[in-house]
Amino acid sequence: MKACMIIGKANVGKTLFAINFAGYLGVPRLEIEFTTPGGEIYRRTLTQREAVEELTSPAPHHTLGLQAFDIQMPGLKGRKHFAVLDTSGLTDGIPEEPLVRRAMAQTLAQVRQAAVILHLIDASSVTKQGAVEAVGQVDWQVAQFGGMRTGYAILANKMDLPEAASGLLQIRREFPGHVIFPVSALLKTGFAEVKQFVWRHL
Ligand SMILES: Nc1nc2c(ncn2[C@@H]2O[C@H](COP(=O)(O)OP(=O)(O)OP(=O)(O)O)[C@@H](O)[C@H]2O)c(=O)[nH]1
Ligand SMILES: [Mg+2]
Repeated sequence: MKACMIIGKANVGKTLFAINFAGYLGVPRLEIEFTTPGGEIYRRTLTQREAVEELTSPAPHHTLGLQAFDIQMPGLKGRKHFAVLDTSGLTDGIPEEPLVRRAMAQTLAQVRQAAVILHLIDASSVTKQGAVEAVGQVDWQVAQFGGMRTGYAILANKMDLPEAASGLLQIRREFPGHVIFPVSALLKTGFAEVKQFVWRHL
């Protein structure tokens, strides 16, 4: 099945975006296929609420594996069946924790075969004083790879937070020539533009 992959550093809002975007695309109950870094596969059906409760967290590296949300997207020219693929958070450099390291390797192995890559960056922490570098080495590497192919876009997330406006400006400055969509995974803003982009590239 074709995949719209969600990628980015830990805690930027990938899972919340995947859940709320699936809901926005009209999926009432989420059919999710989990793949552990060890290759074990299992399926679960969750409501939006259950999914937000269980699968997202304010602490980084909550997702350690692949989470494929089954989507049937209706359009003018018929339906498209694909997966929104939520992945483990990336880190700058090699993660020390073995579990995180294996999960990150699993994420990177998926990149080449994804039809669409949505690269999330937390716009609210880009310009925050003292924050861990919000736009990291790894974001440049992902953007560099993404720039060589079609179906790649940057999503500046958490636009509902006050610090995000200046963060968005900085992201635009640092990634010229890329498609950039400001969104709030929490408030589901900016989703129409993302939907159109995904539809066009699947
Ligand atoms: N205000 C605000 N908070 C958000 C938004 N998106 C995500 N969050 C919060 O940010 C935290 C991390 O969200 P997740 O979706 O778990 O992030 P993730 O990128 O999947 O994190 P890992 O799985 O650890 O890599 C949670 O507390 C979310 O509620 C947003 O658009 N606005
Ligand atoms: Mg996650």
